[in-house]
Amino acid sequence: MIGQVCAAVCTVFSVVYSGYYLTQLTRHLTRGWRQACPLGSTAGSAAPLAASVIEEEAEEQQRNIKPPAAVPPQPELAEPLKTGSAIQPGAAGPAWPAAASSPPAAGTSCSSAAQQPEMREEQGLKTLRSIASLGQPMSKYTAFEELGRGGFGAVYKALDTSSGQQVAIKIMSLEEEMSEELAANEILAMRDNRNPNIVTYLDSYLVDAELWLAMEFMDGGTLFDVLRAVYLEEGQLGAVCRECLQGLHFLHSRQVIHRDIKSSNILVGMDGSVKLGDFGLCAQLSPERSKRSSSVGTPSWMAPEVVRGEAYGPKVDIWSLGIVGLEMVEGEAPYQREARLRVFELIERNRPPKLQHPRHHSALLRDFLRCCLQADEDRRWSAQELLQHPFVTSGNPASSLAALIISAKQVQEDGRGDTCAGGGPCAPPAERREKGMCHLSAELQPSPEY
Ligand code: 3AM
Repeated sequence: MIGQVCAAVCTVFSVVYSGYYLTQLTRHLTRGWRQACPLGSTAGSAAPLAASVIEEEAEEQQRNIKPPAAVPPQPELAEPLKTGSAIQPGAAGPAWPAAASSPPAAGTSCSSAAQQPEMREEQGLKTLRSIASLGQPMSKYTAFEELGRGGFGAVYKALDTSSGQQVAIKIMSLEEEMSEELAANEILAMRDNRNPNIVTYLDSYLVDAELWLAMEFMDGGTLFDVLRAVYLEEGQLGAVCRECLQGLHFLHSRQVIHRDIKSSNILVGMDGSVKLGDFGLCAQLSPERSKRSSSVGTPSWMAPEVVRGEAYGPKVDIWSLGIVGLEMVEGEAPYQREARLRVFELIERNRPPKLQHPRHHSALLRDFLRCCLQADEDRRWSAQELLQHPFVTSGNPASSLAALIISAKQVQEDGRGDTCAGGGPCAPPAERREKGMCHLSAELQPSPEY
């Protein structure tokens, strides 16, 4: 009798659980499917991501300590304008209409035909032709040295023969779907938003089916690389946050949302400078379109409203900066080891992630993270407000990061795995992790409350 009751309970439980799991899976798959479908067309060839591919991706990220890749906007992902049926070109990800050198004039719109992928590709190419310099970059730059690769192509260090200045050159293949639009988006955003906390655009060239983007060379690499090598103290953490917030405040005051803030898109210099880079996914808002709703970004850094597919504004970057704050303390973003769909599910379902050992950190840091990681966008602080937060105002001067970045470089060059702030000898990782001091392999568990 007891056995039968147990069997019945188990059956009911497994049926209910399978139902719940299938419902969640279907919600995510249908969202991906909806987003992949062009307005006014059938599902077409863009299939939702296969779960096995996603699992493989997560495993791959775990094996190589590679920065996680962003989710690019879908080519057909047009967001309807509030004003009616007109669709703005580049509605999904790219910020500015093709062939424009500045944000769109109020009321700019065009017919839905402009959404056709071929037309958008053509417009992207037209924009690139209008911006790119004439001539051959191979004669202008020498001494190419590969810095790294990504889904877009590769980044090289090179020497500008005329000025003797070191530059970074990002070479993007234009053969991928939407690549023209993304490249045009990135160039226009960098060119039109110059600021000490944004990597400076120098020049661009169209070379066969490639776009060469020459920019300021950041000799410290990415914050992601720094975090793999050294531990940051709170004063240094405050300095990084302040520099990023200055860049974000500048962008947000110009109605630009970056949409992919994460440690691998924050570049650092040996002089302690900290700058925002990689503008491929940024979006320009306008009085007509003061919100966006495309789910773009990198899963672990995405704000809940982005994951839910709701309308969002510049504060999505503040959430992502809060996640960078957690990365700086714990060494990785919450849920970073999970498969993409699972990350979406966790962000949507859980309360904001928190520090693993809150009591090992100051009340100021905890409060700063709480202000960034508010699930409710209205309660989340703006970049301008956060620049006044005592954790940020009491941060070290940016120049004090120089020693840290230099020692991180040395660690990377020596092939050593970890060291402490300032590069001095420190306790072994396990001991430091135990004490909440080390971020190298700390696991971050989402927790219900701060
Ligand atoms: O793959 P890793 O992290 O070694 O640091 C960036 C990254 O290197 C580097 O290019 C790689 C792929 O993004 N990178 C990108 N922009 C850069 C810049 N402006 C840069 N390095 C220096 N200056």
